[in-house]
Amino acid sequence: MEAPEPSAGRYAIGDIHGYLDELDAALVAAGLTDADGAWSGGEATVWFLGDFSDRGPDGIGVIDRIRRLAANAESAGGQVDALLGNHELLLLGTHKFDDTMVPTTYPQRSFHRVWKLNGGQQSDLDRLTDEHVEWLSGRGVVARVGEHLLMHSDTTSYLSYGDSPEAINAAVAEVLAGDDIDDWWVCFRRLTGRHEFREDHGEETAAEVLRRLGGRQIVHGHSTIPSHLGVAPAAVEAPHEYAGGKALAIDGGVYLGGPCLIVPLTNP
Ligand SMILES: [Mn+2]
Repeated sequence: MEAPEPSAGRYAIGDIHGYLDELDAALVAAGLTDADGAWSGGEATVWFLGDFSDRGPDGIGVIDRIRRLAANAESAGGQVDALLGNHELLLLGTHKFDDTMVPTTYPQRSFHRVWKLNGGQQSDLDRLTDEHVEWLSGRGVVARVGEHLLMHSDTTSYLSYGDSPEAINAAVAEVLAGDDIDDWWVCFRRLTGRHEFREDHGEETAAEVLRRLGGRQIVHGHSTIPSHLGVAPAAVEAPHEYAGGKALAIDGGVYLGGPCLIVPLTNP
């Protein structure tokens, strides 16, 4: 199959979880990179929605790929950027606090233990450099892109950090720049919330988030499409729009054997 023409379009990509080969194949299929992995997306904009590492084999490779694409895209007039997910908080928190117990947890937990329990890979931790930490710490958690509001998790918890994407990102950056393990833990917990745009009040909840942060549709990863639809991961072919069109789930569940979706952000 011939790769589609690159465009100046906007795309979002959900949770990769270390599955670098699947990401690379999806980028080629979408026409965003060529067979050698070089950016061929022209002036396209691509946002990664977090959870780059853990569960799969090469989380650091995924982070390095995103950073390289960002540099290549910029020189071609395009843009590649990324938001942090809960797994970035776990990886960075483990790097920073290791086995230190978080005082507010009961029973007592450490970042290292919770990271391991959630698929943390020692090879990622071993390869995480100061440069990776610096790059990750410079990423936001929410972005407004046209009429889309991008975030990792399907939760309202972002709002507890502020009333605009800028304020939220600044508040989280302050947490990450600090040494308070409780602040870090709270941030991880908040970014782990899910399913708040579903069920009876889901549409109202999504509408309230959009009213406060802007945009007409929330685009998120974190809660996989198979988990939303109750279907087998391999059966997923497209993002899942719900909450009266106010939410779009884009995580195909790559680590479960689902597709690595590259989702065009068209007007909602
Ligand atoms: Mn997640």
